[in-house]
Amino acid sequence: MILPRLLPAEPEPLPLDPARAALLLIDMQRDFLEAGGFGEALGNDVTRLHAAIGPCQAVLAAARAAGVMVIHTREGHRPDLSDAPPAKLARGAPGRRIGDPGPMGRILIQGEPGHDIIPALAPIAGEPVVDKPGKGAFHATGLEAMLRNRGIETLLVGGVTTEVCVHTTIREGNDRGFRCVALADCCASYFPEFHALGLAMIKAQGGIFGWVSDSVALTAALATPAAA
Ligand code: C5J
Repeated sequence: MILPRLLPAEPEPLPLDPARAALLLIDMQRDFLEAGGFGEALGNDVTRLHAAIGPCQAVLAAARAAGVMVIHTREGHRPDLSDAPPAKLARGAPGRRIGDPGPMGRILIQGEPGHDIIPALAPIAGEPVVDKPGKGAFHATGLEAMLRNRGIETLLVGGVTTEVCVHTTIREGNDRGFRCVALADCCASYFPEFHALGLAMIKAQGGIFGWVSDSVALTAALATPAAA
């Protein structure tokens, strides 16, 4: 009898079938992680997000080696701003808002250098990149169809920021019936207290939104053959 491999997680370990899992790296973009982008324009210290880069590299390598589906997302808008709600465009200081020029091109606009995923986590051929206009990766995108078409049941989620786009995506995924696992050290926030609380909220109440694990547990689980 083949026993499923287990991923150590809170509130409890969960079965992990690499063929039915996807690694979802949320918005690891220059606009959020580098100076001069959207994150800094909103008054944030972007260096607070850098701790997640190494762990994301580790899970990305492990997922690729294990044949786990890898999906990257990018938050951003069309150059004509037609997909950007006026309420979102009005946020931030005048002159440093979405669509305004910045050192990495127009802020949070598709095709601009700031919209790119950071080179350390660059997608490779065959890895879908989902462009999303909102915080959640399911909203106004083809993500759900991609996952259903591949029979994916479990989402292993890293990226930025923990309490905004990672959290929204996990909530959306949970409501759609996916097992959502936040990889704690692969996520980061401009606000360390929001990072901690965001993770706590996911695993509270018996895992109300999902599970919390980390890069060490996931890389070990993927390297371990399923128990016979
Ligand atoms: C934010 C995101 N924080 N990717 N976006 O505006 O979390």
